[in-house]
Amino acid sequence: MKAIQNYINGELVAASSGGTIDNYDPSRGVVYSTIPDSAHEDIAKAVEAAEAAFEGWSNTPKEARGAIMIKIADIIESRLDAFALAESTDNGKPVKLAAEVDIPRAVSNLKFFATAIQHFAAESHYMEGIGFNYTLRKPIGVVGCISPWNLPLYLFTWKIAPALAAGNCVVAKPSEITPMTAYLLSEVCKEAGLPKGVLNIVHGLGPKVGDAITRHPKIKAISFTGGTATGQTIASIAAPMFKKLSLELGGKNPNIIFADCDFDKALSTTMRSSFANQGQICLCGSRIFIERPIYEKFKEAFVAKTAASKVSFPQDPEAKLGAVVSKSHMEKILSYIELAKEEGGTVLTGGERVMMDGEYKDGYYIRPTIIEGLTFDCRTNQEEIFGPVVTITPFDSEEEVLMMANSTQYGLAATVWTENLNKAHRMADKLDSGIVWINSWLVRDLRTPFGGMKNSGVGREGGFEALRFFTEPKNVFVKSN
Ligand code: TXE
Repeated sequence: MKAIQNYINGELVAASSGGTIDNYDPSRGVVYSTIPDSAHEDIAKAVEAAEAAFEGWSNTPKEARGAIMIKIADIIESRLDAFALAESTDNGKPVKLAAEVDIPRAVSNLKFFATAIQHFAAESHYMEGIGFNYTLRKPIGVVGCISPWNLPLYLFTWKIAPALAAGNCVVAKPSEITPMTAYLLSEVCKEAGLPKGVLNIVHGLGPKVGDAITRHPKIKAISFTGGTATGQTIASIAAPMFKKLSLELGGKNPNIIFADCDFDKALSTTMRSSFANQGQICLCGSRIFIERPIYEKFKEAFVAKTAASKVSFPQDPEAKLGAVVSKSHMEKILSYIELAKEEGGTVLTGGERVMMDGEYKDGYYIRPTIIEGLTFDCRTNQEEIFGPVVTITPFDSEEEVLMMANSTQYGLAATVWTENLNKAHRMADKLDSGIVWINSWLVRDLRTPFGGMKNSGVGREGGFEALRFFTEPKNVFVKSN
């Protein structure tokens, strides 16, 4: 059984306590590796190493920093199959998805920020007849990155890449539920010659290791992606310490389908936006609003396609859905399906656990589920389920659908399907959402601001937004007269 280790000061080490936590393969429901059960003393060592590395790393020319990051990306790319298999085993997602989306995107994140920093410039402000200001944007120092289990290496690198490119040293914690690819990354960092202490990866539980990162006085900025409740806890500790915070939290995204849409494109993309990664993407459109004239037609086609979607073990090339991430998460999703029934919903397809055979018999599989007949303001339609469960609701006017779409505490992403240009822009303007996709879903340009409004988060990631987050601006005024 593989014993994952922490990566501190350039070395692979066990937790100071020597303790370990079991790591499950959700497709089989069995323990297949262990991770260090780290605590605040491990974070203290990581921060010490990061602090010691900071002067060297922040003074390394950005071209050289970028070159090491690209080397790391190239090594990951050369091992794409091994990384994809590891991601899939840890998370339960189809290997095909990990090979086509997760790992290539992790490579892109590293390459994107390795080069973005070469183009990053600070502002200057001229004052006529008086002088001018120039703004220095310098790295912050030691920063913390905490990431979730749904897109493990993809979201881990989305944070550490801009932090490192900007010249910071990082103490990072992947989710304890999906630690494997972060561990493989630490091996790659050693191989690529990343100087010791520049990146430190400490494994363990959120309330222990994540909490220690949040509380450490020398960690001056924290970038977090995860549940809204965890984000609240982190903010309550970090804000009074005046730490810089970037919080990418939950979503309950509307997918709005007008009668004048391109029906086939709307249908096939809705299959993905509903059930990709078993519905465990914060950008999934879990509330589907369909304009009444096409409601029955869309419903029939969507239910038929969903019922035919193959749920299978991750290595099955035909699998459209693999396992959900853990037993407790499976139970949470199933409990929401029961809640939907209590709230008066009708399950049109799915609604149950899938029991597999042989070595996968104890895996955590759920049939993709469509529910109708719920009010827009019931709990099922307001709370984040984060699984392969969507609701469908008819609507009659733009005003009505906007009211329902904007009714949740969240405001992360929205999708609009219409061939009417004016309507598309009008909807985009009025949706309370950090991201709007028109006639598409999950098309990402890494330069664009990424993040949510309302309780979906604080701040934006992506492009120069991320580089601004990971730098401290200092304005200098020079009198010229
Ligand atoms: O996330 P957590 P969980 C949502 C989704 C899911 C729910 C809970 O609805 O069902 O959140 O998932 C670390 N201090 N999303 O419990 O706990 C934790 O170790 C510091 C949405 O897995 O938020 C992990 O590394 N850190 C989402 C990270 O926070 C703490 C993705 C995220 O875990 C901590 C995942 C603490 N006190 C879940 N407690 C998205 N928006 O993408 C935990 N952590």
